[in-house]
Parts: sequence; structure tokens; C-alpha cells
Amino acid sequence: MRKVLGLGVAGLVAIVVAGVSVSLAAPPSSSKGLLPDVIEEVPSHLTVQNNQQGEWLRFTTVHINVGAGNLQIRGGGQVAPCDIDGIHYDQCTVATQEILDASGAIVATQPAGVALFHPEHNHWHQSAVAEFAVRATIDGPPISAGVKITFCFVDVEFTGATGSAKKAQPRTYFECNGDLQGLASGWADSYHQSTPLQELDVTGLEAGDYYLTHLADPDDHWLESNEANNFTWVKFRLSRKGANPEITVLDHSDCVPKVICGFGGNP
Ligand SMILES: [Cu+2]
Repeated sequence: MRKVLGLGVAGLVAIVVAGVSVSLAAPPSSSKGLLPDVIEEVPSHLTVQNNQQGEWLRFTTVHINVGAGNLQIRGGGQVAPCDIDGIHYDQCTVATQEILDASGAIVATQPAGVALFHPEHNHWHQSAVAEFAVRATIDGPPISAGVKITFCFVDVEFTGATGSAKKAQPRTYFECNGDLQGLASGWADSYHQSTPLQELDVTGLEAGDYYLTHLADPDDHWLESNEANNFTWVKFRLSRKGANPEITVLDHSDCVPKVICGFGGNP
């Protein structure tokens, strides 16, 4: 398996070693804050792409903040190289989640992994946003993947209220930068299947039925109002009748309430 986007505890250690020092505030307190609740749309647009390196299952994923508060993540301000799962990044910074109250004031913070400049995407990513895997059963061991992916957050598509209530959920986060990014309440962000890294290696995988699973926030480094709704899956059949494998979707986890299944598509 190509290890291109893993990120873990080793990265945090490396950042500290590299000399970034940050002062993180006290343990999380959500008593006065409005918490985000990031959920995952069922992965869509499954296809297999063949290239010289092998066969790649590609898919679109969408993050939607259905919580009352924004997911807001601020970079540490100091930038240093780091090595994460064997991958070197020239620019990394400590990321901190900020919990806001209704007036937009910061009422709590907590460590939220690492923000890093991703050369292939040419912008800043947050660490450990999601974990993709192909499995024979929903909770079985990964056949492919198991790496934690990095991702930029930006408000792309509004999914929340309409009319006057919509004004209470303004588009807030516009750029994939290292200083500040997030997903405002009611907003969704997506990575289209054509985006680099929206892929898992399925080279030589024998024909059969499999699950593509998507776990958000696998390190549990965001404080959310519901921590139990971060997992989605698609069951698919891989057939090998012709030269190239074909994918047929058989089933999927429940669609996001109030949001159409297969909503995604913004590159
Ligand atoms: Cu990116």
C-alpha cells in the first residue's frame, strides 16, 4: 500500500522535536460553547482507475457540519518540518480547535493534531481527518489502506436552513491556509474522486463483495456534540469480466438526514 497520506502521533512528536512550541489552553470545556458535529456522507462516485502502478478504487467523500457550532481550527503560528508516517513535510504547525459561543468568542480550545502544507494539493491540510479502508466485512480488518488522510476544510456547499435562518449560518471559511480553516455550521466540504489521494490500492483484489469504510476524525481530536456518527460505508461488488475491474454499489449506510444521498461532487 502506498503510504502517501498517513499522519499520526509520530508527527506530533516530530513537530515538538523540530522546535515548535505552543501553549495550548486548558482541557476542553464546552459548557458555554456551540459544538460542531461533522458527519460523513456515504462515499460516492466509486470507480476503479487503472494505471501503470496498479488498480485504484477512487471515490468522492463529503464532510458536513450538522452541529450548532463551527468547526474552527487555528494553526500554531510557528512552522517547522515534520515527518509523519515516513512522509516528510517541509511546513507543519500545531493545530488547535477553537470552540466558539453564539457571539463568536472563543470559550474553549483543545489540541487538534497538525496542520501541514500538502505539496500535491498545494495548500494546507489538517491531519487525521478521515480513515478510508476496503474490508471484507464492515468491522473486519482492512484489506487495503488503514491510513489516516489529511484534508483541507473550507465551506463549499450550504446544506442547512433556508430563508432567514440561513443568515444565521454564514459562509465563514474560504481558504485552505495554515492559520485558520474550518467548516461552519450548516456547511459541507467535499473532495471529488478525481482529487489526488481520494483512492485506495485494490491492485489484484479478487472479484467479490467488499465494503469501503470511511471513519472521520479517527484520532478523535475534535470536540463534537455527537462523537458517535463519524462512520459511513458503501458495500460494492468488484467484478472482473473484462480487461478492467468494474464496481457495482450494492448497499450503503444510512444517508445523512436532510441531505440527499450522493450529494457530493465539488472538486
Ligand atoms: Cu487538499
